[in-house]
Amino acid sequence: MKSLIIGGAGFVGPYLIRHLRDDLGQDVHVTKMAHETIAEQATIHDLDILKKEDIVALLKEVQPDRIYHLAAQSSVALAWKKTALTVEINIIGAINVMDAVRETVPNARILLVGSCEEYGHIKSEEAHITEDNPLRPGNIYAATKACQNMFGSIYAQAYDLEIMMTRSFNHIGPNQLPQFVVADFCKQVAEIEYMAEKGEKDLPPIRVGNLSARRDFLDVRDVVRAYAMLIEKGQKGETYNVGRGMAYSIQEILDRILSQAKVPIRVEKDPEKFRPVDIELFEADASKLKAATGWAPEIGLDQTIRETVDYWRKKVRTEA
Ligand code: A2R
Repeated sequence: MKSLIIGGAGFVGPYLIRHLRDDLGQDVHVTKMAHETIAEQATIHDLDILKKEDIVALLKEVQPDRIYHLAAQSSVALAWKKTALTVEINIIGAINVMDAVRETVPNARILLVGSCEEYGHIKSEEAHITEDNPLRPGNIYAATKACQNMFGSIYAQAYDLEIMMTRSFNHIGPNQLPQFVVADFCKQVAEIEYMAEKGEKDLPPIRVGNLSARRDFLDVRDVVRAYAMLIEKGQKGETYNVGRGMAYSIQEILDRILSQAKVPIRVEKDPEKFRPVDIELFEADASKLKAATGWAPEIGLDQTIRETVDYWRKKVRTEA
């Protein structure tokens, strides 16, 4: 089985490479942008998805059976500032991938990775969100992913392509950028611990944003297992929530992280960390994914938090 991961140099890519290669024994090809690096063992190609002819050439050369489309401008904050670029990468880029597949490897199975952000403004009676919930995107990134999803479903029907789509809820783990809340808190804890170890008396507080927001957090390793199962067993043109099915408040996440800290840490609210449009609750109904694939999460929240804090402890030391 030959798999191609498009956009594999980000957070999720290396986990997906390892799962496909080591757990499933697949021949893994992966693309990255020219300026990026990938430390994993795999066949690595440079690709910009805005250049459709380059995608065509790559697919002709690689002839993949499975294609995971991860490439995106995935920052909600940057999408407000670089709206046209985000639309280009997340919508035109995905269309380029699907058109290139149509022309070259029409029998390949494709997974388009989307986001729970597509659901946007959730009403209280919609708390446990199913895939047929109305989409009310609340930011630019969300709107582009909702659009990708619509094009994916149209292409699957109109051109008889084996396209499956996800709406992935928050995924966490070591190596995530500190723009995301769990990585941010774990990094701050590691930095404060390190200052205490160095003998600093006046330790800073951990700075936090909105603690009441509730999110469905899943370990990135559970996420990539779901992707690999969905690409095999998902139904063409269908969308699947990928989430734990249980939301935790950011306050609870913070408490769990602080309970692992080696020194007492004060908490301080930071207005800079409050997002302009914040949605209170995101919780996946993952029953469609579970019914289609038999997938279930295997890694508990505390394990992910422990490993993420440990990752930052090492990183803070190496970079000091
Ligand atoms: O923006 P960069 O330089 O970090 O590169 C990102 C890459 N990418 C592209 N690849 C090919 N052609 C482009 N025009 C292009 N623009 C950006 O896609 C990055 O290496 C990768 C996406 O990785 P992350 O942003 O780290 O996303 P993550 O967390 O791995 O999530 C994977 C998927 C994305 O579609 C998210 O929107 C979704 O899951 O949640």
